[in-house]
Amino acid sequence: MSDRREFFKKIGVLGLSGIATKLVSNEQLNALENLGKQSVSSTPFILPSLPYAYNALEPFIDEQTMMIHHTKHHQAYVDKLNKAIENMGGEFVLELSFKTISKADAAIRNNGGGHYNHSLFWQLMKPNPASKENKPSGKLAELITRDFKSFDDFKKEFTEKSTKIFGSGWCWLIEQDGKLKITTTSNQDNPLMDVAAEKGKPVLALDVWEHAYYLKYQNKRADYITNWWNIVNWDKAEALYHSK
Ligand code: MN3
Repeated sequence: MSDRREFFKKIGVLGLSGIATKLVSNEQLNALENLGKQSVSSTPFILPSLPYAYNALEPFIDEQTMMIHHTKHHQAYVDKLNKAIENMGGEFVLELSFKTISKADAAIRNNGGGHYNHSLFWQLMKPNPASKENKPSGKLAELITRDFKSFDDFKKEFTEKSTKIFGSGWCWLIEQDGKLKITTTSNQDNPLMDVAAEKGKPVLALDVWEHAYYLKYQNKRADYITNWWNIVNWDKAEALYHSK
């Protein structure tokens, strides 16, 4: 097996470790499995399709924002990640893991985080055209009440923390040592990274970069967040909570 092939295999298996490996499509997993058989110019990461149409999150997130966010922004993270990987040598493979991301190139940190975070974000939303009340149920609802007193208290804290992020970043619900916590990260960092102030398993993620809301909401980030609660995919959040 060539070093190059081994390198790409390791990126696929270890690179964006943990949940990321479960997020990729079968097609992408096959692509990763088959990398060794492809030419060395093949790159491992591809843009995952959205689990709904671009207009499906209306009226809360508009079609144009979703289309640009997915096909331009997320695509750019994928392209730049592949480029950064291509520009590196195989000896840096271990440093591609989020657990040691502080040692990696800024291009790997920003674009690897960008690809991972957006892959998660798309799945954590679902259409709610009739604007039905949208709440967690089951175990996650129980734990939110245990750790934040009530769902409303949880929402309030999450909304406040995401509104206050200075500049671009993400707000997260994470599981940390059996407890749920709300934390924020700058740029495309995430709580799986060694650089994160609070580390844990992502359960819920909200993108508060301006590109996520500016066309519809302009500078009104708080309105975007208020509306986003309508389209949170709580089943997916629950599944993430129970995932290894
Ligand atoms: Mn984004």
